[in-house]
Amino acid sequence: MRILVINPNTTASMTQKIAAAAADAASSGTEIVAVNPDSGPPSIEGYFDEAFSVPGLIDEIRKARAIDAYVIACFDDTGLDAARCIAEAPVIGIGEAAFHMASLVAGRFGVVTTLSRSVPAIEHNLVRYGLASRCAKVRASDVPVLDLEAPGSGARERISGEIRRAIRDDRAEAIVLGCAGMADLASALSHEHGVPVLDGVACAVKLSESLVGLGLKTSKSGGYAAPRNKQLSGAMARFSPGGDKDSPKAGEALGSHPTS
Ligand code: 5HY
Repeated sequence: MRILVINPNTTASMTQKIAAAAADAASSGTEIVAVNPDSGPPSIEGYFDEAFSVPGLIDEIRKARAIDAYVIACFDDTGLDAARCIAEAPVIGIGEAAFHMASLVAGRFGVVTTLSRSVPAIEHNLVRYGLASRCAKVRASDVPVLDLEAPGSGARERISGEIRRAIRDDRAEAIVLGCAGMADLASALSHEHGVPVLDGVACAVKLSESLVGLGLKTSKSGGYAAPRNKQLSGAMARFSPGGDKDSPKAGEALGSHPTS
């Protein structure tokens, strides 16, 4: 099977780190294809960045061929619902994947993410996924996303300190790392703190393999139905479901449904 792992920010070094973590988790016979868009924010920190990373994400899904499952490698599960509308194959967000897996190995888990501005979106997702009662607390380590790419930034030490507080003060029994850029830290931090420390990229790859193995795909009977054909205007015209009628490449349909 082929899994497309999409880092919705534009930082290629982070995509390489994500690709390595995904390949480590993948079973033999699973091919990992890791990409990032070339347009959008270099890091996603909060709602504004998130909004401007979605078109690039949609572009990568639209460009891809012969994919059995998609992984959105941004902990906010950026554009997850929109992606499920246009993709036939299952789409897994690393946040949702890690929350589900953590709830299978611990009564209560903690999340340690980057900046405090990223916390509300994660808390909202926990409620949306019905897992808020299993999460002790979402903590920020005050590490900007791109500090995770900068050796000597002290990012790892600050994340480790926040994990210590989550275990001591929140009674977290497992820790979910709240950024795809932390994917390479999970096993060392788990060893250091003596509790399961989960990386969402690995969790999403394993869940994708399970869904594909069971032949399960996203239901198209409700909210994830393909978008209806319509002409989007201006800079968004090229995303028109059913194809951009004004472009020379008219007819290049973005997965769409003419009627419902
Ligand atoms: C992520 N941002 O996983 C999120 C983490 C965050 O660029 N990749 C990013 O801080 O929301």
